Amino acid sequence: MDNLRIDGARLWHTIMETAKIGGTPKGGVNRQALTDLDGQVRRRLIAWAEAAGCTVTIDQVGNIFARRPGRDPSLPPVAIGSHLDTQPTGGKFDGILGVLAGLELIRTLNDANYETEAPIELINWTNEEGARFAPAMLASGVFTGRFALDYALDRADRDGKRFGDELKRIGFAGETPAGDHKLAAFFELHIEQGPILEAEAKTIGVVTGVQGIRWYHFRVTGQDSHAGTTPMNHRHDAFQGLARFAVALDRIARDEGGGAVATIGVVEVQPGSTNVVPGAAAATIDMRHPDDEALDRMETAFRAAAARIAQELGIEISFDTTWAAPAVRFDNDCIAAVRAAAEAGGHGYRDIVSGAGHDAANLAAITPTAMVFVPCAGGISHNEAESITEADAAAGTNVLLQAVLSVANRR
Ligand code: HGY
Ligand code: MN
Ligand code: MN
Repeated sequence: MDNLRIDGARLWHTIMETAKIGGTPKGGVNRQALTDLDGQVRRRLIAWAEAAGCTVTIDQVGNIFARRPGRDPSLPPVAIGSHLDTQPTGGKFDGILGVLAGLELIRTLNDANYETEAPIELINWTNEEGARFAPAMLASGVFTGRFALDYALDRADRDGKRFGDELKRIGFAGETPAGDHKLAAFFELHIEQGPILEAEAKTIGVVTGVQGIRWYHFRVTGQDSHAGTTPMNHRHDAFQGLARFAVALDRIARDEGGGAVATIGVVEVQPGSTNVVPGAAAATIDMRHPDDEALDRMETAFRAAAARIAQELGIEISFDTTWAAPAVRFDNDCIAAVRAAAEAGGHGYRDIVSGAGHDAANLAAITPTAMVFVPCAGGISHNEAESITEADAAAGTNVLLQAVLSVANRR
């Protein structure tokens, strides 16, 4: 292992500078994909990367690639990175740590005049969160062939704005075909976004894979009617249908166990008047489990529950699957490189499967991939209170550095 160490204070300063772009009064960050703020932070990253001697290219879905040359330019780059877009009530670190740790890794190699055999490529993936444009991990999905380019460009946000138009508007509709080049490997540093590492006082998570994720949009159709004159047994109340379904879905996840989770995060009720029994409702489902067969069981169960509820209330409930990402196992050599780096760094570590989705889950389909986790306070994320320590950010970045060097120096 090289005895290189990153500059933790410089990394922390860079993270805090970046957090000002879209910073919220509660200390979080609201910098949703393809907003002006996303454009601003992208330009800041490019300026930093070019100042660090990188050559920058942008692909057709706005993914940013900042390449640091290696001794042998014919070798495919070892890639590092994550995402700069955030949830509406996001934190300072989700995704951002991985991108800025990659920048710090490059700055550290420059300070040491250290030349790797293979190039190093820092990547910012567009629209990882999926908060504005569903599904999540959209642009890394185009790069890895999971989604077609036109499918991505035609995605629209709740105001009907097209992904492709917004990409052009902020100036990041690149020429480079998405997925145009091979990567030797991909490593992503990320906060755990859950409570396990902190609870076990471990600094490093050696991430072995990502659980399966399914998103659905569902509609409930009943009948608008007068809240005062319609007897309870004459109603076709769409909100009651949604509410009973929500309780049933929660029970299905708890009964499945084994890490099963299910969330209804967006709800709309029409017509939205105090004295009208709602005739229409719509909502989203995010359902996850480490085992795809368990997700199949949960889907069968919630469809049966919806049929029963529809019968009871004389309403209709229909589902669209808007995203289905299978459970992913990362590359054993890359996992071993992360584990060896954690060990060499003297950090407490444990293997862990990611509960959150990440671009690395897409990259694993086309190149050897692994992730490094660091703890976040209380396991809180997708919340403005998200926080990590400067020491853990440095530890995670040093582990990332050593894992990357062990691959980038292979001849
Ligand atoms: O949804 C996820 O798991 C990721 O944080 N976008
Ligand atoms: Mn993330
Ligand atoms: Mn996230």
